Parts: sequence; structure tokens; C-alpha cells
Amino acid sequence: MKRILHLIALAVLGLFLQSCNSEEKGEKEKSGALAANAAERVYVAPGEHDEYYGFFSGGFSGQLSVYGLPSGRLLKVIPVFSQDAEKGYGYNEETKAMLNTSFGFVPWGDSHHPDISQTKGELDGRWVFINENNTPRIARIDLTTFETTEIIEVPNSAGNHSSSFVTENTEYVVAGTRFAVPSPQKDMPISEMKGNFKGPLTFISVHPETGRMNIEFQIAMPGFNYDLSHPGRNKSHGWFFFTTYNTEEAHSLLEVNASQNDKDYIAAINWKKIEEYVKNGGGEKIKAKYAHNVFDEHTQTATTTMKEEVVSVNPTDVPGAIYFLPIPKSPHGCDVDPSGEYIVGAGKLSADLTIHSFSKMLKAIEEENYAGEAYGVPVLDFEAVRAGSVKQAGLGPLHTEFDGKGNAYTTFFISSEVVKWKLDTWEVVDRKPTYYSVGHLMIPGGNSRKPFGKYLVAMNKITKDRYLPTGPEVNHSAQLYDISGEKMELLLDFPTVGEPHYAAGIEASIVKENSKKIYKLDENEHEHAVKNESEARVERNGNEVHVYMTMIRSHFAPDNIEGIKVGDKVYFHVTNLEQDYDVPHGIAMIGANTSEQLIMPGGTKTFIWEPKREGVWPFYCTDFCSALHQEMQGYVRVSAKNSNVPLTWGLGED
Ligand code: K7E
Ligand code: CUA
Repeated sequence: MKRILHLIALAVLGLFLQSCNSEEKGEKEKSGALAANAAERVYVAPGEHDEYYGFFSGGFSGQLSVYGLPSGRLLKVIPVFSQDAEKGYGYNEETKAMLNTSFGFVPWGDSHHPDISQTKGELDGRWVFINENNTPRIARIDLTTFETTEIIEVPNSAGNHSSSFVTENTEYVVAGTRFAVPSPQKDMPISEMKGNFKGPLTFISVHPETGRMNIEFQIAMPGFNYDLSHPGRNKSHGWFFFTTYNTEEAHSLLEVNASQNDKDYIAAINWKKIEEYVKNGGGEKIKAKYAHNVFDEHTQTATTTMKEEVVSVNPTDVPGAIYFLPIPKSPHGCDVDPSGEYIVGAGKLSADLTIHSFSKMLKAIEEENYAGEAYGVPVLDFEAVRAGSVKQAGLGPLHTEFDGKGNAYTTFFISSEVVKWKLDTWEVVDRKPTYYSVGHLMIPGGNSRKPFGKYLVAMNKITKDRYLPTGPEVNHSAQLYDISGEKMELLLDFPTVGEPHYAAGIEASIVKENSKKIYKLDENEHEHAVKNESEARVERNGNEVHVYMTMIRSHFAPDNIEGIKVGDKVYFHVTNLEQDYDVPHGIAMIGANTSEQLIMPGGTKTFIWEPKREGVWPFYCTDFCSALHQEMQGYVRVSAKNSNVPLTWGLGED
């Protein structure tokens, strides 16, 4: 009963805070001349381009959406962890393997934190990495094609949340477990969690030229929950920081039981030390079943390799590599400023924001200024490592970003605002409401040495009255602030896809010159590609039929096929012969249980159709490609299982 009362009290408090927010902030921010001025600053004239790309995670959509900033225009949704009927991703034979895992084919994911690759601590615009929480995976998206080209599963992990942040030269993309779990997994009583579960943190190397990922080692940390992480940079390059919560190691009713300790920890990991230890043969190979899926641009086909083991490192085996920094009250965000000196831990239940100092941390380590230890890992003295605190900044701090000009910006979920404060003096200099209940915020280049400190995007959890009502469901909302001046200015609201937790932004000029316009037909090494209409054909092999088809404005070759039988398995291998920018064709077959296939110029895709009934069944192009797009169609004649209609195909004959 006491527990229930406690919960009710929390709920009432939440409601109260929310309702007073919407009352006082529900009005429009600006009107008249002010609004016109804001409109001008986000206006990108027809035919002009945005200054920045913003890559927004899709949360429960599993995808990554690309927005232009400052306009807030949606440019593309890149399918990553979920099947996407629009693009055929995860439906065609070429990309199905991207969604393979040790649990089989998993067509959905929960994506949270995109991060852009870096060279010398600055964004280089080559790849975007993004994590999947639910069935732990990390994806790499190639920014020449804006397509997902690699997905690696993260074994022994669960709720892959403190992920996927990259080090200064993209040496590693890091993935930390949110849930403590038996590692490797095994059957055991939940109640025996404490001291027996582990919190593996995974370091995945990235090949400097190809981007290919490889799991180098896992650190078998104590069984806390590892919530967020960020790399050290500049002076702290070589270290990685992770916030923890549930250092109580509770396994039930965490909202109460994981809020007992006055302080949890930030884990500071000297990954260079551990890398060296592993290179010298340290660590232990443990069982770990996981899938590694790679899309080959030449064959345009993804393949899966199943792997069986990883190197696991016991934290106490590498003295001097791992420390805990105390941080008040269940921290969420873990953010490192551009200089690499300050580590901001946002205790969700704390009134103050705590900022730790990297140089003080080194000093405390040297002087062995310990407050204790946890599972053999030294806990540093809180005051010895603390740089300062931002006092009473707001309620429910979550995440912090930096503008590169000595300011930090922190989101407060409960008091629903973004608060700007100064590094070094820790004084609050501005605060602006968000509509409503902001989670992450993003400043393009925020996770780097060199933020582009012009705009800030707040990603809000609750939208309510900001747009025309659309039934019980209202899309999540993002808000764009101009942060070039002393005070933040709200310029724009725009709705988003799924639930963007975090986003990563970059100057468009770094990316757009590298963007591919077509796939070159003569570089297409797909095993079923047909590069010329004269090679189009149909082949039968038992009850398997392979249709080698081409598409060009405005016909398919062949467009009439006879001799298909009920019970056949028909593979359509379709090549788009176009070599012009932005001329995809699509293909859809009646009754096929895949999506349509949208095929880019010079590309090949395969889908399977299993005809169930006799008849003459049409197919057509799904993308309006020319004035005669509507004429881009064809027929397949399906006969009875035992019929002897010969296999024939053609185009333009009687
Ligand atoms: Cu704060 Cu998943 Cu980064 Cu959501 S997480 S907000
Ligand atoms: Cu091809 Cu429409």
C-alpha cells in the first residue's frame, strides 16, 4: 500500500507539472513581425538547399530520417532495422540478410542514437552509425548512397542503449548494455541477479577505409545498467565515459528500488589501455553467437556471417584502466564538452547538474584518492573529481550539448525546457520552454571537437496542441532554436518520424559532393543482373522459375510470360537499365507477399512470387517515371499445375 501511495504521489506530481507547463506555455511563441522574422530565418527558397543535414533516429520505427535544417523539411527515411515497403528493404532477396540475427530474421528495431564518423575529432561525413536497443545491433549507413550497408549484432548485451558513439578517429563505435544480464546468457533465478549478472561494454573497430566493423573486445563490467556514453576527445581522447543507474542491482520495481543510492557512477574506461592488453593476448574468448551482415555495393547483395565468440576482458585484470566517478541520483545523459575536459552527468532525480573534470580525475587516480570500490573497480572521491555544479537549473535533466563557444545546453524533461549555461562558471544564462517534455537535443557537430554552433534542435516527447489534431496519435515534434546570439530563439516546430531520441547533424557541404547519383551499370556485379534487353529471359528449373527482366522508360522486358504454373516459385530478378539521376522504376506483382521493389538506375533487385491461382495476372511499374508510366505494365499467364503450356516470353510481338 505504501508503495502504491508513493506511485500515486509521483503520478500526481507529474500531472501537475505537465498541466502547468501547457497552461503557461501553450500560447504561441511569436506573432506578427517577430513571427515573420523567424519565418525568414528558416525559409529555404524553392530550389535552394538547406545548410545542414540532420539525421534523426526513428525510435520505435527502427529507421533513420534525414531532415534539412533550418527548413525542417523531411528529405528521406533510410530503412535500417525495420522492413520498409516503400523501398523494398527487408522484402527483397538482396536486403533480407541485413535483418538476420542469432534469433533469426528480426524485421523491426528500436533505434536511438545516430553518430557521424569523425577524423581528428571533426565530422568527416562518411558514415552514420546507429544503435538498435531491442535485439542489440549497430548499423552503418553509407553517406554516399544514404543506404544501410552493414549491421553487426552485439552479443551478450541487452537493451543496447549506451551506444553507438564513435571515438575521435572512428577507431571504435561503442555499444553498452542497458540491462544487466547473465553473460553469456544462461538459465538462472532472476532473484540471484545481484553480483552474478554482468554489464558488457562492447568496442567495435571500424576499418579506416572500408568502414567494416569488427567486435574487438567486450568489458565484463559489474551488473549495473549502462545508460549513455560519450568518448573523450582532445585531451581525454583514449577514454570513454558511461553513465550507470541501478547500481542497487534491483530486478523488480526499479522506479523505487533503483532510486535508493544517493549516487550512481560514471564509468571511465581507458580503452587504449584495454586495446593494448587485448593486442598482447589478454582477455578470454567466450561463447557469443551473433550475426554480421554486410551489403556489398558491387554485387548489390547482403550476406550474413554467423560468429561464435568474442574476447571478454575482466575489468580487474587491467589495473589502471577502469574507474567509477560518483554522480548523484540515477544519471541519464553522459556528455563530454569539445575540449574533452568536462564530463556532464545528468542525475534525473537530482536538483543540480554535476560536472566532472578530466584533469582532476587523472590527479585523483594518481593520488589514489578513492572513496571505496565496487567489484574491485576503484571509486574515486566525488569532490576530488568534481569540477562544479549547475545549481537548481531545472527539473529532470537529461542531455547536454555544446556550441563550441564555451556554452552548454541541457534539456529538462519535467520542467520542459532547454537551459543554457556557461562552462567554467556554471551560471545559467538563458532558458527557453519546449513544447513539451524534451528528451535529447542536438547541435550539429555536438559530439565532436568542433560543433557548428548555429542551431539547436530539441526533440520533444509530447506534442499535444502544436499541430492540427490527428486523432489520439500526434507525431512527435522537434523544435529548432537559433543559438547564434546570447539568447536562444525558437524558430520552428516540425513533426518527426517515429520517436527521435537523438539526432546527428552536419554541414551539408561536407556530405553532398560525395552523394552518388546512379549505380553504374557496368559495375553491377549482381549475379542475376541483365545489362541488355536482348539478354532478358525466363528459365525453369523444376518448379523454380527465374525471370531475368529489365526496365527502362517505359516498358519491362519481357512483358508477357506464359507457361508459369500454380505451385511454382517465381524469382523476378529485375535490373533498371536507366543511367540518369533520379529515374527509379518500381515493380509490383498482384498477390505477391513482398512489397513492391523500387529499383535505382543501374541496380538489380529480386522478389519472389508464388502464384496461387490460374489466370492472367498483371504487374506494373509503381513509380511515375515518364509520361507513359501508366503503360509500363505486363502479364503473366498462370496455368494448372499439370498443364503443358510451354514456357515463353516476349516483348512487343504478337
Ligand atoms: Cu534519453 Cu534512448 Cu538517448 Cu530517449 S534516450 S530521450
Ligand atoms: Cu517505370 Cu513508372
